[in-house]
Amino acid sequence: MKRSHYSIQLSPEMDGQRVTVAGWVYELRDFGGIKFIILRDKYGYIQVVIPKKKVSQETLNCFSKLTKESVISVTGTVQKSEKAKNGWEILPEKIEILSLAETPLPMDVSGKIESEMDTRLDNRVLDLRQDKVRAVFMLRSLFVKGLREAMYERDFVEVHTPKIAAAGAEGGASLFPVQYFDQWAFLTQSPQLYKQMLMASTLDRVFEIGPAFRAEPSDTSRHLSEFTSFDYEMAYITDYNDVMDTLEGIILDTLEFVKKEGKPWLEILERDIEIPKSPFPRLTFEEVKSILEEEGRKVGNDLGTEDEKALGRIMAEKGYIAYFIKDYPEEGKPFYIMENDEKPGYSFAFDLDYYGEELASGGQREHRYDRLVERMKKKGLNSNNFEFYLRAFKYGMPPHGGIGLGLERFVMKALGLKNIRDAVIFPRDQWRLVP
Ligand code: AMO
Repeated sequence: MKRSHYSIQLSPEMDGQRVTVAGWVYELRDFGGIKFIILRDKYGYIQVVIPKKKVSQETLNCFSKLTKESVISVTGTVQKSEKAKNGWEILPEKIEILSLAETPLPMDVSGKIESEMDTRLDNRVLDLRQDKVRAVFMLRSLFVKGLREAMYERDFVEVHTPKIAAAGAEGGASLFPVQYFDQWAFLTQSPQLYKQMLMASTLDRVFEIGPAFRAEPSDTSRHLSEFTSFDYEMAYITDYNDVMDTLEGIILDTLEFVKKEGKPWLEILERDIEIPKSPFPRLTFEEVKSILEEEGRKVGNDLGTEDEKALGRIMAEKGYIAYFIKDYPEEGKPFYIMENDEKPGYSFAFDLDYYGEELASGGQREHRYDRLVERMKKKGLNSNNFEFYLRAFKYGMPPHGGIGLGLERFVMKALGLKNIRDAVIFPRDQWRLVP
């Protein structure tokens, strides 16, 4: 390997030890008799000291060729140094240039000059060399790990469902058609149909972390055309409270995990993870409606972005950053949600709102075949198009429920990012198909 140690693995106590470090040239400082290369790797910075009299001519020639952001590998000895920021520096024996960077760079990567979002996204790999940008994605990786561990702990089985599908579950307007040999198919909007079908399979509890596609022309700071959906579905529930209890536990465990494991990255972002007050309040839609109407807001069958924000402010004043909204009118909810027969017109659907924005939605599903077909008709859907799905409900389907949560929204809100594009490396929206 071109590297024996990352910056994080070196210390003043290693004085005299021979190591090989590698990374990108962050800064070149030339004071004549002494020169410095500041090297950046995944975990931090490395000072390479080049005293003219103590290094080879080859090393000096190499230094003069270097440009910022070039890639080098340096073999040398660790030297304890009070003056160096880390308390140690590297005295090189050999510098190998692995890739020379062109000049000028298309954007500043020192974090000193802020670039436009488009410039940053066009040059995303360079953008990621900025500490704060890299920190977000190191943390995002921990969110995924935290979610996954929370699911394994709860005996969920990780599954992967098809992303090319014959039918969509979340409404026709946001479907992306794809040519599939001699027929039309769609990119999946969510794993909804498949995770439900699996409830009839004895796997009982499944989860998936995978891509979901929505042809949403809305140009907002919280919508993407391709996002990462965290979904689970669980069988043999008594009612939707089992699903909410599970979600609350998963959210708390994941945030605790990221708070603990992500400390160095959170320090770079100058942000801490706030652990939401538990138990999360479970407000009914009607309660939310009257709270908002008291504020002079008119609410229809569902909550709009501004309603969510207003409620977020009210709940924050009471000390809650996470809360459920349950018992939505069935009219605004998809066919797969179970209606509440005791409260006609309402359903067993809920949302989890986090910092005044919808983070997840879910509910108890309609598992009774006839009622499900009825609901499809009510929603204007042709049940023949869902024959493959309905078949799973004919031969023993337990009562079940689940949720879908947008990973980017979770990361964005937990880390206080302004735009969802800051929480995905290569975002897809109406205007962006590359890189
Ligand atoms: P829903 O459509 O509410 O529900 O989506 C679930 C969660 O996914 C995220 N999300 C998005 N994130 C970024 N960009 C988008 N365009 C986008 N659309 C949705 C949100 C949202 O709360 N099948 C149901 C879930 C279920 O009942 O299990 C569904 O997809 O965070």
